[in-house]
Amino acid sequence: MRLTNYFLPVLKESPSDAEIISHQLMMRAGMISQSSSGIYSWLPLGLKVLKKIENIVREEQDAAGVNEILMPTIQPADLWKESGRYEDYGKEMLRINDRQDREMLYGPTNEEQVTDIFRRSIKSYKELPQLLYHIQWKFRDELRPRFGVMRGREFLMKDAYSFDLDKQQSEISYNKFFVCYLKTFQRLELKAIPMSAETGPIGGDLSHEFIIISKTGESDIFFDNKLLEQENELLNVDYSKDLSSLVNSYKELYAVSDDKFNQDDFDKNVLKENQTKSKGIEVGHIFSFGTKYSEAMKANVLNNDGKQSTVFMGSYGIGISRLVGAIIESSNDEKGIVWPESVSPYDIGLINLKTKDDDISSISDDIYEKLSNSGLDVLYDDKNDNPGVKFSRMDLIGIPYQVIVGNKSKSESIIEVKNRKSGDLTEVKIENLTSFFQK
Ligand code: 5CA
Repeated sequence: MRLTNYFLPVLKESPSDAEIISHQLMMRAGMISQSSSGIYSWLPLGLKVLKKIENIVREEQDAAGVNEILMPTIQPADLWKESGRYEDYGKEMLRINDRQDREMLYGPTNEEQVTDIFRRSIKSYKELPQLLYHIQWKFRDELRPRFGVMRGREFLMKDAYSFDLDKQQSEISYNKFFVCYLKTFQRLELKAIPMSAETGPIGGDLSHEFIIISKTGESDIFFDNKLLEQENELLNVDYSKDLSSLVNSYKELYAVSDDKFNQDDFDKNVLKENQTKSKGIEVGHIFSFGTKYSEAMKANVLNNDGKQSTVFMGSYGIGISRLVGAIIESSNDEKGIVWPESVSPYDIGLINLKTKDDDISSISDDIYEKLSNSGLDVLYDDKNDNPGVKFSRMDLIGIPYQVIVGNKSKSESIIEVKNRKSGDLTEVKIENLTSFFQK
């Protein structure tokens, strides 16, 4: 992509209402544009990152054997009346009447909708388990939308749902998602700690939040710092195997967020020197809630005695749009964003320092073509700005590698490669450039 052809409305100053660094940087880097309180448009650079995260989440759901579907954003109120949540959800739910004056709502989550899909089609225990997910926009009329995309009113979530014959089977599904989440966050280059959590309006008795440590997080967290050392090779995890010992290695170490915190339990379970209190951002939340929805909505299957049996369910969320902010919170410096390679909007930022010099421009064009042809995604700064503007813009948007073309490229066929994170500069012969990036 050539910068002369790119919609990248970078700002010099961050807007005064942007309180935390990720919100400031997303605005300054032209990633989002506010539509109204807690509602944003995603501009090209922001959308690219959102899609990268979405894809990693999707790949890992698929790898765990979860089926992708797409449910609507607008749901009929009747389903929520069946489950009993229509009144409970209160003002956070956006309620809409259609032209026939039927009550509809903009989905804040999809337990009811997915239970309806399930009960229409699945009739026998032989067809269990069923694991379904979708990636869809949600609306919650949050009392205090803030921190940009971190606590929005409209936000993108991956939500998955499991249906099993009994509690024991349901725990197998829960463990699958638990491990799938560890792997997903590992691929996003985040250290997300699973913490025992309250279930709130979703319900149930077993729940974990996946939280990344961050001083701007909204959750107070208390945990055994041995959890930070937990490293597991998850690349080739086999989801058909029993995953309980892997899950237990996390569960047995004390980690809770504020609602569940109790000082006595903390002291009893964690050595003083290992007790860690911090703040964190909740990027995922999984729930096992048994028959809460299936009973109310009559989602039954025939068991192997030929009797009707109410299915056991769980739901599993990842805040995809929140993750964009959360990743920036954990990876930035005084110059701007520092993208982890897995989610960076581009692989390389190519800077032509002298657009008015025909030779240097032709060298830059050539490099752009070669790198692109080798499969790398390049953002090419071919704009006629001064070097200072170019460097600070490229630093701000945080692409992991910058390829800088200037006088030396003309006189000695040398370009500079800057590593955005370390700041290290390496001189590379132009002819060796594509192999330099072939890792
Ligand atoms: N139905 C369940 C699981 S699918 C559910 O809705 N869980 S949740 O309420 O915990 O939301 C799942 C994830 O969505 C959260 O962990 C968080 O990362 C994200 N999320 C929740 N509310 C917001 C919000 N207002 N803005 C951005 N992300 C949010």
